[in-house]
Amino acid sequence: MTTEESILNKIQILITKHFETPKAAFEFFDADNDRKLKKSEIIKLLKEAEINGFIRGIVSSKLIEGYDKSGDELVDWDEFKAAIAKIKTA
Ligand SMILES: [Ca+2]
Repeated sequence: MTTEESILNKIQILITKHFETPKAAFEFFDADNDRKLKKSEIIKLLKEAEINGFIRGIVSSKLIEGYDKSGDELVDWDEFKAAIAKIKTA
């Protein structure tokens, strides 16, 4: 498994263990309710997914880089769904 795969895998475990749906997880981590995950909200998610503290910053940047298609440096629901879809096919 690549690092990216193992990180996505941990996120999936977090979602299936603690949330009924990926949407519920998305809404939980969207602390300010703007329907987008900003970097600090993604870092919180990574923390809950037990991603090592030393790499959380870089991982959140990579996730935003990889999944933010609209270029606003925020991950919206459609972009989050795309990330989840990638986990399922991995
Ligand atoms: Ca937000």
